[in-house]
This record gives sequence, C-alpha cells and structure tokens, in this order.
Amino acid sequence: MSRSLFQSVAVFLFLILASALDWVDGSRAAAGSRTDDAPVVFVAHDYGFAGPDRIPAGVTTMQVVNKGQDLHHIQLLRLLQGKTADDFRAALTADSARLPNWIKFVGGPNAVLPGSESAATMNLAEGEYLLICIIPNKDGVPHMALGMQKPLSVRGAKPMLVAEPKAGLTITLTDFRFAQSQPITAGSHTIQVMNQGAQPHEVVVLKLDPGASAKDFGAAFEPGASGPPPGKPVGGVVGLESGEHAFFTARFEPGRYGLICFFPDPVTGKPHFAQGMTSEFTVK
Ligand SMILES: [Cu+2]
Repeated sequence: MSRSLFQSVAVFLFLILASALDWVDGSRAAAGSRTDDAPVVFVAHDYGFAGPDRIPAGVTTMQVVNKGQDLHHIQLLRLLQGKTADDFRAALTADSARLPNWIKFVGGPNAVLPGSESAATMNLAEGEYLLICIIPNKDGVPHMALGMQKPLSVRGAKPMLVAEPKAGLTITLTDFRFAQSQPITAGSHTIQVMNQGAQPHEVVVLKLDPGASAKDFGAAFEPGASGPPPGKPVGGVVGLESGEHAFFTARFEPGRYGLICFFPDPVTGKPHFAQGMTSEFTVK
C-alpha cells in the first residue's frame, strides 16, 4: 500500500469512527433529553400580555398568569407567508369578524380565572408567532381587539434537547366531539390533546357548578346572555389545527367537570359547542 493510499484509508476510517461516535453521542443526548424544561411565562392583564419577545424553538411549555379582572388565555398563532404582527392588526381592522387565512392555530394555555395560571406544551418550529386572546368582553369584543396581541419570535435551539411530556391520558377532538382515552381521576394529570377533526378545535376544562352542564356554561357567553357562567375554566389547550397535538397539565379535585370548544364554524360562525362539542365527566 502506498503511503498516500494508506493515509487516505486512515482518514476515511477516522471519519467513519468520528461519525459513529457522533451518532452514539446523539442517541445519548436523546436518551438524556429532559422534560422538566422551565415554562416560558406570559402575564395577561386587561388588556395585554407581558413576557419575552424571543424564545428558542423546540418543545415549549407556555404558562399564562392571569393578573387581570377578566378571563384570559393565550391563543398562539404562527404567521405564514412572511406576515407580521402589523399585517395581522391591519387584517383585523379591515374585517374584525374574520381571521386571515395566513395564520395557523398552534395551541397555547387555555383560560383561567383572575389570579390563576395555566400551562400548555407545544413543539414550536422556528418562525414568527403572535399571542392573542380571543375571549370576548361583556360587549362581545374579543380581547385581541383591545390590545391583547403580542409578537413572539421563535429562533435558534435550546441548549439541551427537550422531549414531549409523557401523557397518561389523551383527549381526542373531532367535528364535533370530545373523546377521552380513559376516565380522569383526582390529582394532577398531563393530558395529550389531539385534533383529528377537519376544523381547528380547542378544549376548555370546566369545573362545573352543581347541576350545570358544559353547554350551560357556553350559553352564558352567547350574545344577550345574563348572569355569571355556571362554573369556572381551569385550563386546557386553545385552538389547534387539524392533525396537530399539544399537552396540558391540570389538577383535578373530586367533582363534576366539563369540556367545551368555543371555536367558530367557518361557515355558520356558530361556536362548536352549539353543534354539540361539549362533554361532562365526574372525577372521583
Ligand atoms: Cu371545536
């Protein structure tokens, strides 16, 4: 073997070894990936969000801390086609009843009462996002039209790989039903939410007042309704596109609970709960 050929073979073997070691390293990183990544916290107030402007991509737990007097959630939107937060504002000003078609609904922590917080976990790709609150005030004006819009840039990677949480339970969303993989017991649970419907859907978890249904809760938000809703929202996941999934963690006490989706049908404009998208269950 000539000296130069020998050198080439040696270099070749070194490269193979190096890539093999790299591979071992990579699988170690995956095996050692963490699920205890600290949440990204956004404070919601009447009417705005405070929090970071930029976060790294990957599996992200987003927490909303409600410091307002009203209900708030975070609907996370991904802006497509290079659109910006200003484009969104302009589209909303032009037609407040219709959201533009260059956004994707990518989840977010659902509504909680003033003084409470909720969290949801999503796998976020790099890109430009917007946090909005779609919950209406007493006059039916969505909070996003009152200032609850915050741009968020998702760029770069986290220093360590973060894995999706292990969920003991799945809630599947379809047009227009909720299905639970198993009964929810008392205690804290991490729940996977999967949208297998054709439309975007959300899940709001409700702690119901005695004798009330999830549909009664929804009816309290219809135009012209009076009186407080018969229950309180305790989290869940806001709008998710068809085929997407997310996670949320909530603590359940023994009692009566409900699930409800407020997402509007694109044709009729009616909220999904009016088409039957509610369910109730008892936590023992
Ligand atoms: Cu729905």
